[in-house]
Amino acid sequence: MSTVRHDWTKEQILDIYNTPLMELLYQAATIHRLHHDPNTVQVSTLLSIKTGGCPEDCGYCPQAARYHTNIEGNDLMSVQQVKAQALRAKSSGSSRVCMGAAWRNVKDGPEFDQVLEMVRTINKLDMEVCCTLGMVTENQAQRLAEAGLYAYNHNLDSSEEYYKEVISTRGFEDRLETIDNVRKTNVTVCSGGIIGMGEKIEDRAGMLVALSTLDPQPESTPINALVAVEGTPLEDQHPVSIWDMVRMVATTRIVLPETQVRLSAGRTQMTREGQAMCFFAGANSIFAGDKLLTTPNPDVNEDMEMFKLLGLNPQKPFTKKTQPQTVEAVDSELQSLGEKPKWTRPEHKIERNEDAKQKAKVLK
Ligand code: SAM
Ligand code: DTB
Ligand code: SF4
Repeated sequence: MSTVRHDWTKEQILDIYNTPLMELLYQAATIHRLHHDPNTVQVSTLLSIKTGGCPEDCGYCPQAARYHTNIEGNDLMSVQQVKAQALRAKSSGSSRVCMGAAWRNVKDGPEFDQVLEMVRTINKLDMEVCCTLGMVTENQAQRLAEAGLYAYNHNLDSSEEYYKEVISTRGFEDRLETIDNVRKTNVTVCSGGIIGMGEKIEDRAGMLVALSTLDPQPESTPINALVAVEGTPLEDQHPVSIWDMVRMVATTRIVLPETQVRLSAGRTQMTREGQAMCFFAGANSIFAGDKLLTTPNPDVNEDMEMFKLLGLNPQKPFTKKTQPQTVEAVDSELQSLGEKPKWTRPEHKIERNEDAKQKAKVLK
């Protein structure tokens, strides 16, 4: 059995990425079969529990308040709304609900308490619960764990070098620190990134070096193709080619052999044949539901038809790890340790982010 390595170099990863395609597919598919059932795909449903108005300047993101995008913002959803959506997701074959909030970081208080209640509620529906809420401290990660959180999503997004070209309001090291805080609990780590932001292939390899060096490696890794949204600094990026997506998935599979590799944003641009190639190359998870957070995603029925056509089966919840126990609500005043996190704010100038912000000022 291939072993998990934490010492991949950028050059080695680039060599894998540039291997002739048939050979690359064969190697990735072989490793895939050693660690996973190739006919099973884990299905997650995304739920944007708090949409838009985010203070960060992430160049790809339609939810950043400073850009002028055409999305509908929303305050934090109620626990009942979330429960209803989770039940719908369960009945359509999802084993996991991933709740996303347009926050820079989690702040202790009534909104976080409400999210903890959402986590308890979904865990009690016997579904895997994932959250992506921005940066978290160790104490906050522990409280999410006690509520019954299964996974925390926090993407590295790109290589450390290219990250600086996309985001200036927080640093790559903050991302690593949050992942480290989650790792100190029994919540699994979901971390990946985006391709098609104008990065070089070296940056894709650099991101995979950073992910593969994590010990343990993330339990799941989303590979997103940029959805270029009008008004964001990256609005003019061309869609990534399917060949880049397949190579990225295959390379990720080889360097993260035990990880669930999730074919994430960008599937509406992909044909079934293209997606089938990604599954063959080792992708074994998708986001289902007609919406990602704010942008479109294939319809659930279309995905189920594709699964039937390809003979794929949705993975049952808690196949990889037992269900976490939910500890009942505790007064958050007692739980919060008054931590004062020191998240960075590099605030260096990214020209295209500045331009998009200026344009938005004119339009607003
Ligand atoms: N605010 C939190 C954070 O940034 O960690 C959580 C939500 S954020 C929207 C989650 C992830 O979605 C980002 O890290 C990024 O990888 C992905 N994402 C956001 N906008 C995207 C886009 N336009 N295309 C592809 N992926 C995107
Ligand atoms: C991830 O890696 N991709 C998802 C999830 N984690 C939170 C989000 C994709 C968002 C795409 C743009 C949008 O719909 O707003
Ligand atoms: Fe905010 Fe997350 Fe979007 Fe960045 S990616 S602007 S932190 S919601």
